[in-house]
Amino acid sequence: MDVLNYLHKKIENRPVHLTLLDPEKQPPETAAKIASRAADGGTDGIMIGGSVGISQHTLDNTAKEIKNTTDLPIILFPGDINGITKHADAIFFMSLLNSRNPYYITGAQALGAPVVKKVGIETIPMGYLIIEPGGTVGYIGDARLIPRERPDIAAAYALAAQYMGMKLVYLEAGSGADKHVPAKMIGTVKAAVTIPIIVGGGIKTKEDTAKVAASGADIIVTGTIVEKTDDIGKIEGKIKDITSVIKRH
Ligand code: 1GP
Repeated sequence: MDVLNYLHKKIENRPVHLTLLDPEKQPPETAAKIASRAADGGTDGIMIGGSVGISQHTLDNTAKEIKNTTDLPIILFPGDINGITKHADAIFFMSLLNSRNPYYITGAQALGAPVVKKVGIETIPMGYLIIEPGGTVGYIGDARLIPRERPDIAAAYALAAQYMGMKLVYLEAGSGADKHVPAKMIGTVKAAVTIPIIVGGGIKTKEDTAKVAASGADIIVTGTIVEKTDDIGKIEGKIKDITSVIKRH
């Protein structure tokens, strides 16, 4: 499966929705059930990743179980070099452009590249930008958080990502953020670049989703809404709520 092409094709018609699962937050069998319910709710793909305590064994099993239950593309969203498994279809080969620590800009990438080559999965070059409040990933990634009221700075970084050849740019507010990336910032970035924009972090409701889609997001990521449920039966409805309002404006 050519995952980037799959995303591009979908984006031509409407923004895409991806469901993010942290392999350490539930057993692999549960992750597979969540992915399958999310697929029923209309999500377009599954991202697997997390910032803290990823074990290779759990990651392998999580990707394998998900692959057995759904045909949706599985894309790795690594927080470090331990975020790689052969059981995924692709990896967001990402650089945390606004980190203070070169490890997160090019260091982990160099250490991980031979492993990615060995497992032979598709690589999707992606610029990753962390916006206030930034959450755990902002702390771990030592990000110089982009202020919410400075869309021009986000746009400058996004344009740099495009000029460096990255195929996507991700605006991240941090998993579980109390507020998603501001609409004005998404719009400013959209006007500045031609590569697709991914937006994630703190998108919890239909209203949040509609706003983010209307502002110009091409790919919308939600994670916490499927984690914070004690009843897997509710996941399809939660994702349907989100995907039903994703349209171009
Ligand atoms: C985090 O952008 C993703 O990396 C998803 O965020 O968990 O807040 O949905 P949420």
